[in-house]
Amino acid sequence: MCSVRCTRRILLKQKMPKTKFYYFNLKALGESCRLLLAYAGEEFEDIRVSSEEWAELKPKTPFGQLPILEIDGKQYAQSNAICRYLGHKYGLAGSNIEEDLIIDQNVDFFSDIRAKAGVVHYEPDEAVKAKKHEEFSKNLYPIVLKKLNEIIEQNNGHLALGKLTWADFVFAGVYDYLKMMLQISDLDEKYPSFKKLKESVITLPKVKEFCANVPKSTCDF
Ligand SMILES: N[C@@H](CCC(=O)N[C@@H](CS)C(=O)NCC(=O)O)C(=O)O
Repeated sequence: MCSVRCTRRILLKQKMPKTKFYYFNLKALGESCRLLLAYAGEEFEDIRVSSEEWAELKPKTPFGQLPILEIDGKQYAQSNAICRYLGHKYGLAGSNIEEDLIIDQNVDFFSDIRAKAGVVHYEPDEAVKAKKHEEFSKNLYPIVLKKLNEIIEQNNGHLALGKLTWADFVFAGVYDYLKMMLQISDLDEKYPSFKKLKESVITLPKVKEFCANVPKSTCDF
């Protein structure tokens, strides 16, 4: 026979939202959300979609892309929007709309750099790709990466507001992917604040535990 306390526990458990997170078995644009969910100790199903499964799932997703956060059967897309939502949910947002604006501003700046590196990385024509890489390496990356480094140094090692916010999780989750796309071998040495920021997030106790238990097959970026 179940006691009153036991029944209450069952009822509370039944009320807990069912959270699923869908992404490929990569870090790329999915890891930041996973790290936020882990940080909060949220019970979630970490679904890593294979290419065969993706063909079937794609038409059923809001924008035909992953990641997707699913709560009680309702799906939400766009990695930064999901991170912003989780940041608000877990007390990692600003304390007023101006502070939120600063977080968004710095996350957008970081995402712009990632998008530019993506333009090169996903260029199918090898000759065009080499030319773009050369051009960005000369005229773009040094400027934006120097600025990013300054932002982190001016914010006590964080991406915004001088403290831990969801922006740091965006940075930490995407950093290895960005690094792979930038193809700058001495990136960590040139801008030591980057690696330090990533480390500061992935060594948070619950995040560290999550990272230690991800599938071995997960791609490094
Ligand atoms: N802006 C979106 C971009 C999502 C995106 O590009 N997803 C890629 C993987 S990183 C995808 O789903 N690719 C498979 C496809 O388009 O079929 C976000 O940040 O969530």
